[in-house]
Amino acid sequence: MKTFSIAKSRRLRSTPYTSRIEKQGVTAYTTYNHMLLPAAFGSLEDSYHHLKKNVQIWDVAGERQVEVRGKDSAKLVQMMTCRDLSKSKNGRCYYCPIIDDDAGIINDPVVLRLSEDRWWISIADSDVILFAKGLAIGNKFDVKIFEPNVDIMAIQGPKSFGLMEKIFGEKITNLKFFGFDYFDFKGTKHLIARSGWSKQGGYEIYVENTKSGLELYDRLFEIGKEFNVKPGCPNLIERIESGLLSYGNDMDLYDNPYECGFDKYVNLDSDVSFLGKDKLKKIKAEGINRKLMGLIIDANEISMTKSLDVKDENNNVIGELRSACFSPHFNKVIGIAMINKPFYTPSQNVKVDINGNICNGKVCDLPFI
Ligand code: THG
Repeated sequence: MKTFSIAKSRRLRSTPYTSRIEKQGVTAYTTYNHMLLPAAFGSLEDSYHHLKKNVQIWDVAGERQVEVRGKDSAKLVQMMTCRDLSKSKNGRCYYCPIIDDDAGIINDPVVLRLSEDRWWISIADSDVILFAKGLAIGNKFDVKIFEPNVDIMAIQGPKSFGLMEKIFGEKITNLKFFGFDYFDFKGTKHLIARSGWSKQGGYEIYVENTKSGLELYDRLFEIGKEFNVKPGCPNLIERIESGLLSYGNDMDLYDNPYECGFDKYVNLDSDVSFLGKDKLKKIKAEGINRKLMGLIIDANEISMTKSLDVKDENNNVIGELRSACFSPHFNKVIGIAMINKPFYTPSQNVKVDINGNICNGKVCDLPFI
């Protein structure tokens, strides 16, 4: 594939870690929330193997926060998501599809409840702040909505626990999955959650004090030597194998939560009110016509820049492949595809044209592993 350099500007924001990762060998960027997001440090496959065995530090500052503060903040956050947050607790993260009145997915953020009247919406790549402001203005809510200076650094991989314990003490190993708390680094408190966009385990540090955060970044690499630490970034192969969905790639505004397998994050039975609730009830009653599924394809290479048609044995188009990579685990190409009814059943045979080669494959459930 021919590659191009990226033209930096004020609009395409750098992060506090950019100068560091560039010294450390970042080789590709993508953009995320109008910010640079590292996409590779050399070979994706080498990084994948390293991530599964060791620990990596990721600049994921592009996962921006939308802070919602004030008397009506809980009402506004609930209005945006189909997940029931009425029993949510301070110090917990919640994976929450945000949907519009037509039940189309606007974003799939992690929501942090800092207190009852202060929330962070840790967004995927779409302008949630504009949607939130529009709703607040239209409903005359008493809230403040803004993007705080928070630059997340993720510590991911099985050795992240040992590394973080060395810096923050044993207390950090007691954090439960999707819990967060404040931890001291040389006199500065940092919000740290046990979370991250890999299934290899780890933490996310929501850096508000940039000076201390950069010191901490350097310290992690120093102490990390004995844990074989390396710089990294969300890894395409690992995230597809793990079935972590990517907004804008695997789903968008024209898909609903049921089609994306988000059933467990949809609560229609309680009395909370949110946009799209009636539409979701209708979809649930009528059933869906397509669904995100896995594909395992007999091929050993793929590089996607747009969706590809998925066909059945009679060459009828039965869906679209939206993300894919070569998986070392399966020794085949695997991908995430929106497949039409009634073809979204495991073992359904499919064909995909990869660079002029017609490759055979099968539908399977997500996640792959
Ligand atoms: N961390 C933070 N913000 C983010 C992401 C993140 N914002 C953008 C993007 N990633 C949002 N998307 C996801 C998708 C999946 C998960 C987190 C963010 C995730 N899912 C778990 C799973 O699928 O096993 C658990 C979800 C649950 O059941 O609660 O972790 O990575 N800060």
